Amino acid sequence: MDRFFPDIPYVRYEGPDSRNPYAFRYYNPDEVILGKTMKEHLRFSMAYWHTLCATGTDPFGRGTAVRPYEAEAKTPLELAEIRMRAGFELMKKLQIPYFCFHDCDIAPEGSSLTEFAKNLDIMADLAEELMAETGIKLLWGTANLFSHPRYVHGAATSCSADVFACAAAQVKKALDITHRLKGENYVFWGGREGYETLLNTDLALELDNLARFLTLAADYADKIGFTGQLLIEPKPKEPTKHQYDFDVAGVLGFLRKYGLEGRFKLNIEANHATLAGHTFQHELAMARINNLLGSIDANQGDLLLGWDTDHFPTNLYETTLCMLEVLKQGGIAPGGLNFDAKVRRGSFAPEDLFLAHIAGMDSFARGLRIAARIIEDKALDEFVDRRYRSYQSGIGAAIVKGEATLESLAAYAYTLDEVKLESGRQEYLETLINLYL
Ligand code: XUL
Ligand code: CO
Repeated sequence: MDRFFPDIPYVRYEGPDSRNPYAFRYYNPDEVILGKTMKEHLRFSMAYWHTLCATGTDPFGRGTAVRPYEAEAKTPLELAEIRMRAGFELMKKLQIPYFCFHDCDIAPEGSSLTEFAKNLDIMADLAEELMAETGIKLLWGTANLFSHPRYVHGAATSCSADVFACAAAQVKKALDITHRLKGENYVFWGGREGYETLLNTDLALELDNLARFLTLAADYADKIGFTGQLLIEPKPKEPTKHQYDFDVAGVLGFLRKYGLEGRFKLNIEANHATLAGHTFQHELAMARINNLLGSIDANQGDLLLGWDTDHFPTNLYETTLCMLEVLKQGGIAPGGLNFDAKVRRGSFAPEDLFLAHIAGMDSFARGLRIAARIIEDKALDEFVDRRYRSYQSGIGAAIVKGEATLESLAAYAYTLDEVKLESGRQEYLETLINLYL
């Protein structure tokens, strides 16, 4: 497998002292940490769209990406085939065990839904072949319900019932292919499910329709025997001003209202969390405590920019806090860490795709190592347990057990001469984390 990236070697673990740019310094796939290999903990995945399809365009300029192998292609199907083969070479060389795709990433859309479906079958055949050859697996599939012009007013929340039906056809096909390729999850990111102005929007109908759509999709997944996890990916803005799946709390309320809790979990993306005004850790923790943490889109935003920049993750503080949440949950499987991240427009060379993934993988591997030490030392847990010890006995235990009434609490409060409080020690705890970094 040296056809598309002939100058790039197979990337191996060489340890922290290595200065070889094509080596892992922290990601050692078979090393065991807290009872599991790093490969099992991290479940890395390549995002097909950013890595194989993106060209580096932005609103001010054309694509910059240099992908010499694409020149061989004479038709859209040939281009799709070359990209897929290149993708498997890249994943193999980087030891990435999973990938994720949108329907239109892997196959040309052609001029009709019928042609698109045919192309998807052709490309699924090739994917199946390459997966068998390499052992690389599908983390999740999804349908792109936002790029085609018919989705200008949304897909499941479009004002047009015909568009709702086209979106359903796309999801049906994407679910069929994900099932065929033994995908371990299926993702619904809202795309254009949201609105720009209430002056032209029937908010109640759009939300009911979104729930109807998700119910139909979940029913179909059951019908075909797809046992993978169904995931909703919250995002607060972009492309629409008001996205319906704003954040974990918003999606949780939606799932509860429409009786969908238990059928869907969440795919939490770092950059979406910060756009919602939360930290990545907050969104992970909110999902975890509500039994909704299903998978992760591993990237990072730019604090100075207010949109979804999808940088490769290199911030160790963030990867550490993320892995703390993953470890607290007992792992992320059947989800994984999908690099929904793109190289910067200036990083246009083919080798940048490798260097960027190495940066992301090593940053999460190091985050895992640090988080494991924090957990082993019980460095934070003991502090937090102690901080809430007033709920373990006396009046606190009565509150937690539901034995207290407003009257019993008032009677108790009147007996208190003074309330004793302790410092939250935030700066001390931040220093403690720094000691592990
Ligand atoms: C968009 C985004 C998507 C989803 C899949 O911001 O994150 O790529 O992950 O549709
Ligand atoms: Co994403």
